[in-house]
Amino acid sequence: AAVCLVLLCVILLTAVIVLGITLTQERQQFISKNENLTNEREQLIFKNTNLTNEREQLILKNTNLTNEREQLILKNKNLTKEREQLIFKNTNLTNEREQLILKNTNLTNERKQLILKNTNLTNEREQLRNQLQICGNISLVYMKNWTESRRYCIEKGADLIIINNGQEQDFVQNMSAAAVVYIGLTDSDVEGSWKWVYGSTLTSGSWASGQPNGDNKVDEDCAVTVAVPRPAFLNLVGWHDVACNRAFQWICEKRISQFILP
Ligand SMILES: [Ca+2]
Ligand SMILES: [Ca+2]
Repeated sequence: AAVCLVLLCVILLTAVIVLGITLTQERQQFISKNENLTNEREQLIFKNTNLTNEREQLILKNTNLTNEREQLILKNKNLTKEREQLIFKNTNLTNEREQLILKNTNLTNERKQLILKNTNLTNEREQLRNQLQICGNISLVYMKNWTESRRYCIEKGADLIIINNGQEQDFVQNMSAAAVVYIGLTDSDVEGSWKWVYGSTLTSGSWASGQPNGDNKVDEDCAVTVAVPRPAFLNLVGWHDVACNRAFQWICEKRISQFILP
């Protein structure tokens, strides 16, 4: 019985030891598993934290993108409006340009016609001047008193020249050169009232300084024009009144219809 008891005890002890070892092993496995699970949990927590951060960043990014999209939509709307205004403006400018081109064409044509007209008038003017010059050159050969000079002109179907403006005065000065020539101006009817041979009263003239100076006493009732300074005429160019019986050269003017020389 004692042996049995001892044997039983040994068996029991062995069983307890085996059980102990087994339990210890199992416990170590549990501890090891627990450690693994704890690590895994911490990794999961870490991962979760990261994902949460990432999510928040994505939400923020999404908000920004939404704002940006709205701004782009607004910008797009403004650009569309601006584009329409530019198209409208462009249409207006195109129309304006076409009108300007048309206007330019018309002005160019008008200019061409004016140039042509000007050329024709210049030619006509030159022809008339030449005709006038022929009459004047004839007179330069002789010297006559004022009445005889005028008679000469009238016999040629002309009359002594009348001077209507500064251009004509320049023309006469150029033509007479160094000569002193009679012009168709006299105050023989009424002293001091100078009249052209065609009957019109002189309003303004190219008198030399101090002229006319011939009154009833001196009796200077006819006009000459002096182009080059001469001592006999006090070295003064322009018109001088002189005694009508003095002999000078003269210039005839032939009036061609109603055309008045420029
Ligand atoms: Ca006089
Ligand atoms: Ca005089």
